[in-house]
Amino acid sequence: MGKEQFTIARIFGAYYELYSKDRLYVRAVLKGKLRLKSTEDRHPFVVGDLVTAESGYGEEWIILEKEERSNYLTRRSEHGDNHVLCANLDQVAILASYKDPETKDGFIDRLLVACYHTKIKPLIIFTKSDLVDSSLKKEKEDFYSNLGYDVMSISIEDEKSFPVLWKVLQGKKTFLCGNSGVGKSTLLNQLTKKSVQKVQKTNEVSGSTKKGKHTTTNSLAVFLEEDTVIIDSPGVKEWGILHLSKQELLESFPELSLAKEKCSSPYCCDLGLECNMVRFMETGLLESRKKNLESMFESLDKPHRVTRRDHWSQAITKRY
Ligand SMILES: Nc1nc2c(ncn2[C@@H]2O[C@H](COP(=O)(O)OP(=O)(O)OP(=O)(O)O)[C@@H](O)[C@H]2O)c(=O)[nH]1
Ligand SMILES: [Mg+2]
Repeated sequence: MGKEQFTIARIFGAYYELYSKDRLYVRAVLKGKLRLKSTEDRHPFVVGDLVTAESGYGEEWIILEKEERSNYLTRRSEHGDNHVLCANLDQVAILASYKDPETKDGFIDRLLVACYHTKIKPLIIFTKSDLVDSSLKKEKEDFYSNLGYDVMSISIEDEKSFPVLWKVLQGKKTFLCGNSGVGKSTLLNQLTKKSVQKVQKTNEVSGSTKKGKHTTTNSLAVFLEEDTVIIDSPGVKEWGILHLSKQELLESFPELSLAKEKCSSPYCCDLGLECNMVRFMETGLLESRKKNLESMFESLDKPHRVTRRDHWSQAITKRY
């Protein structure tokens, strides 16, 4: 049997769902030696990886090797290694809901920083625009578009918002990410409803906290016409940026990278008094953006910050 090229569409424990234009979706497992390797490396294969496979017994395929990734999106929190979420992307759609739950600006800024360093283009999509008035929508959209980002607002209630969005997604591989409950799976279902290949489960947000219920547990890539790929992912609570340095954080803020261009030294200093980025951060950066940046600095300085929840679990562990 010959070898064929596929893209990983979904991973269920030891099983992989692969996609190719000719075969559509097939089920696969890793070849023995890759299985051994995968126990050493926590994320050897992710959705979006391009792989070569050959057909095995019955309908199952066997993954033989993986192509080098052109890029990948990663995050790193205090507890672990780099968590690779997806590979070979054209853009990351940051889904931020206006309300129920309200996505914090700090979360959006962290994701923008992560995208900057992977060199994957970010796109900010504000969701649930039916729940807020147009002045708030304009304020939020203008804020990020003035910083140079592509921004749009959508609502599942408003059919008109989808043709505009489709134009931006067409022909591209887009990773949808954001907090739980912002509407990632709802959007995927809306975009794929004509082809009805895959339907993702969605769930109402909690009645009391208005937070999502972490309904999606595995990323899923859906392949649509004209090489358009949409990848749904599980909701993320915090986006760890511990794989980045302070200098990288500063540079990824467009306001500050402009300041860097005016620095007297062509090379970066130790971010001391001579640093134009630090000077601008202190005197020229908008207060809310400065607060978000400082919170990221704090995460780097105190990666093992004890949260209230950790405190309780430590107290409970001590009792036993
Ligand atoms: N009012 C309103 N509700 C929406 C909109 N989009 C999604 N929702 C609702 O928001 C809730 C959560 O949507 P999901 O699509 O499950 O959210 P998710 O981002 O996939 O959440 P996780 O899988 O937990 O990460 C559902 O009840 C949706 O019907 C919208 O544009 N307007
Ligand atoms: Mg979901």
